[in-house]
Amino acid sequence: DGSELSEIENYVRVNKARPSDLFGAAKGKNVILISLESTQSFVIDNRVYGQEITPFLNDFIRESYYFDNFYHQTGQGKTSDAEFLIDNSLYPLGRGAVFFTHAGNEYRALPEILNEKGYFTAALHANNKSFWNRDIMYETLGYQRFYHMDDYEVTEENSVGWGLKDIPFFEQSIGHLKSMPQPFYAKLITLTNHHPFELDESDRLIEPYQSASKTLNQYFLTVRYEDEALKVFIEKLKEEGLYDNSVIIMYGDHYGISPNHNEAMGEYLGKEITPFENAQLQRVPLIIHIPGHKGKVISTVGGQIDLKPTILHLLGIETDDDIGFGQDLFSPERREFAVFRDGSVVTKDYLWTAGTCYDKESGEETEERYCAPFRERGAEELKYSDRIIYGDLLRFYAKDEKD
Ligand code: GP9
Ligand code: MN
Repeated sequence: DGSELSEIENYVRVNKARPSDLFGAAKGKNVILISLESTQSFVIDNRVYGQEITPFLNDFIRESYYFDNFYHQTGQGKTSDAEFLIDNSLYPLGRGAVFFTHAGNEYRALPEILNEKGYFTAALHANNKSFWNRDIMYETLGYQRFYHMDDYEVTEENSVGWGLKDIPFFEQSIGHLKSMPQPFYAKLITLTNHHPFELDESDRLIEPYQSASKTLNQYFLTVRYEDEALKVFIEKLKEEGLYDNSVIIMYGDHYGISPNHNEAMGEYLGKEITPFENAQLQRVPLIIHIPGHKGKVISTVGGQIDLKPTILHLLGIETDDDIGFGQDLFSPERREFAVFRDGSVVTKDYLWTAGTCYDKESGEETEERYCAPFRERGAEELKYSDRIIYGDLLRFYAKDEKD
């Protein structure tokens, strides 16, 4: 039966944060969600030999809500874990990719909810449709249409590394967006800024960084290219009249530079990459652009788990009955909290990682007791979320709803 769910339901209910006064601020608008491959926050407003790495985004965040303490929470399922977090406000699994292992579960995902509210729902990604089991999982999550490799013109000339380059991807995606009934919820997944960060010479827009890590050197070049692709996309959205009636949300899916490159990274950032700094490097950009709203930097600690209620509230949709672990990032009563899939926990003042409690302000080690309550809370949430997935518990919830 579903009795196992009631304990979790209680936890979730107590954990709810009421919406902010932005509730309904984007009501009825299209939602354009963009997954920025391997994009970490340290590139934002940063430079390589004086050259901006993300000149377009640096401007765009000044007319958007920009969250600078937003963490990825992915595990082995990488991009697909980020997608799972955002659509469900559930954590991905500690091992394997939930897109593969639990694609047959019952969920109550964002596309399904929005579809019921009259939205057309689509995912756009120019890779093979079965990569990460997306073709199966997208149906489970309620995507009505998946524009995949076969829906794009992919040639040798317009591809690099993993496939279609981001600029032609966005250019061709405009045609798909134009053909959709509105309002739509469309998720676009970029690809060029993917390890090993290959790029054609002709797409190089800045002079390369020189360090012993070829990976880091290349990374700056592909991030710069991705930034250019976003600029092209936003210009096209404006030309097509889609910009003013859409809320645009961009997020980094997970890290691109692993701790194997700590030495070069430390050189670049001008500090030693301690476990504390490594955890802080798990910040990924979150940018929310709402037409007519002024730019604002929001430094509240949050993570990908928080996007589902944030998006629903912006669209004026209540989440009281939703089973999920996130909180609206705009809520005045939200807790400042993010748990990583490895159990590391970040709050406003403390960071727990690699068995050590750190004071956030100084980055110095501090007494474990300061971190203990958050660490326990993080462990509890991961456990509850795992239980939902392993037990397919939302099928009981779905049944309740229909009774
Ligand atoms: C593949 C793309 C990249 O389709 O999403 O996957 P990743 O390796 O980052 O999970
Ligand atoms: Mn990825």
